[in-house]
Amino acid sequence: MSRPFYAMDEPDKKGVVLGNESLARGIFEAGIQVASGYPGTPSSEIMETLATIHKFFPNFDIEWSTNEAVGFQVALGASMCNARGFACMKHVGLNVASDAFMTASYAGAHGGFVVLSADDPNCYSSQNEQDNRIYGMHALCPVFEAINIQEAKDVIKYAFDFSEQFESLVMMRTTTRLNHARGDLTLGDIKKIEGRIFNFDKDRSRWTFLPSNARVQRVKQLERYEVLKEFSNKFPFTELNIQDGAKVGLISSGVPYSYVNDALLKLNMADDISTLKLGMVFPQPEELMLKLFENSERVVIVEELDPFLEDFAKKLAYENDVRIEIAGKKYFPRNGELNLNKVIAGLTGFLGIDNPFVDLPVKTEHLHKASPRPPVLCAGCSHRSTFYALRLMEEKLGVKAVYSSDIGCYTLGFYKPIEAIDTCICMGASIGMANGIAKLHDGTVFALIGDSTFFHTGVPGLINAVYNQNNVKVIILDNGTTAMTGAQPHPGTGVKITGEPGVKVPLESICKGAGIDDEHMWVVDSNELEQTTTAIEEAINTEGPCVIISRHLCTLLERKVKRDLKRIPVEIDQDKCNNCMICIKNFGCPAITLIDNREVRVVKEQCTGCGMCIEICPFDAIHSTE
Ligand SMILES: Cc1ncc(C[n+]2csc(CCOP(=O)(O)OP(=O)(O)O)c2C)c(N)n1
Repeated sequence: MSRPFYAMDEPDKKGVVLGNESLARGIFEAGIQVASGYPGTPSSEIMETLATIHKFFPNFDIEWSTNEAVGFQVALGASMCNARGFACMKHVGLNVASDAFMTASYAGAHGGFVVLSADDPNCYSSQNEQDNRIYGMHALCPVFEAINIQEAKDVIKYAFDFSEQFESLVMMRTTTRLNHARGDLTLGDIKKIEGRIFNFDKDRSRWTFLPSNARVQRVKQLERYEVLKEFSNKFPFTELNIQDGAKVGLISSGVPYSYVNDALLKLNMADDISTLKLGMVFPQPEELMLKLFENSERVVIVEELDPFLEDFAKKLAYENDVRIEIAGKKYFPRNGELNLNKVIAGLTGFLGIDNPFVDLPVKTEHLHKASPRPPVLCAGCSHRSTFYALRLMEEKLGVKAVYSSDIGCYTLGFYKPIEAIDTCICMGASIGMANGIAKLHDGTVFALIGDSTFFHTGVPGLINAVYNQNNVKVIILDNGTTAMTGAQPHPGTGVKITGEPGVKVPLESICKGAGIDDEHMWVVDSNELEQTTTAIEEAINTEGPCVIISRHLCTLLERKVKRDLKRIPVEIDQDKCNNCMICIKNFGCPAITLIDNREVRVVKEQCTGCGMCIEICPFDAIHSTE
């Protein structure tokens, strides 16, 4: 493997990288000892980049953890050993890690401890767009943000020093636009953490949260918070820029601040507005804000999602008897992502001037002219086979089942023609919700959950079903990977993030351990239709909680892993095809299409040759091209 730019030991070298690569580089430059995390868009490439760096500098430890709570706890454990620990997750991952997060931030950090929360305004790849700055405030944990690719590296690198200087946990909050943008990066030097012994520091009352210790730690945390609040005025990535004679002040941070910069240039107003750019968005710098208020008649806050800075600014103004107008969400939407157009519209609205750009056509030359298409399971995806088998059994047995589902590729079964997803709230919730539904619903209740998600947070729901004898039929859709987020390995694969072998944790053993005996468990190949339908029928007819492990490797991995697997596309015998449309309307493989509203054809380039359609065609009209 040739050495990527971000894995070079060449300070001052310049290159172009992804935001997530820049963040990974910053973590590496900080002299990290342990990095842990769980995949989740838009954060996943941070860990993957660190794993690539690890190939060239194997002097730190890195792992995909089972879930974000464990990932957080792993990094915390490293920090307890006076090492630098990093925990990586998407924003909703912090919900999973929050139990440890809320209390760990009382104790703070020993070795530098940074948790990265990658937020997703506009829900590009998430079930919500929660604003995790509020988590920082809730936990009294300092929150840092960066405005561009270079700062992403510099800020997160600094976060480890800061964490040790103030003995504080730090949250680095990013958003999709930063994680997935590309930009210039100048490398820095790689720090060597020398002269430290990374042993567990037996500071028992600090790390043991009995109520008696917690009360003491809470006081310490509040004292630390006061110090951090004061320091936020001197935070190296925070910048107050008072413009002579300016009547308007502006506060912003992160990517929105970059939009502000562009907007002010476009509006030719860069010298007319005083700005406070925050690198540390919690705790907020009171002195700097008050200075901005003093020098302004009106202040506008440009921030994505919640009025986090705005509410604070208004409270600060009230407490200090500052009587100026402070506005934010009145001019900028509370949902979705900001962009340059929205920032110009908001700013001109606030300033009460015409928006000179409002009528300009939106530039579209840079967009590919791709036809819009609904999200769909890949051609050859084994999840489709399981869905098809479920529908067949519903029809055969006259059952109208409930499908309590989870998050993964299989959630795409919500769309036509599958439509076999009735719920999806958060990772691991499928089995839990199915427990509740099964108590009341008069009919079969399935819980559909992917293998990675089962390891993540599915297991307690299964144990609950067994313990309370809730009649849930769990189907673990085991495609041997965490497909949705880019095919990361998990405990069931037995492969570590570095590609080295770990120890495989079999799903069967976990289910057995949870109390599912052989009479209540089936393991099938998802693409063996008869096997799968029989298992489903038997599970429906068996009293009590059951598990079907529907196993078939993700089609995208199948050909990578089995290099000798020949892809033999199928074709349709037009003489035999009578346009019943089962392959399109019921099975829904995107490699099969209807031409001119009359002829069913296979798109050879898309067909993976999985052969499922051969099995489902009632007229024997589909066959292999060989
Ligand atoms: C708490 C949390 N962490 C991470 C994610 C991102 N994410 C969505 S689905 C998924 C796992 C998908 O893997 P699996 O359950 O095996 O299903 P597959 O996509 O392979 O079908 C992940 C990590 C999330 N939505 N929520």
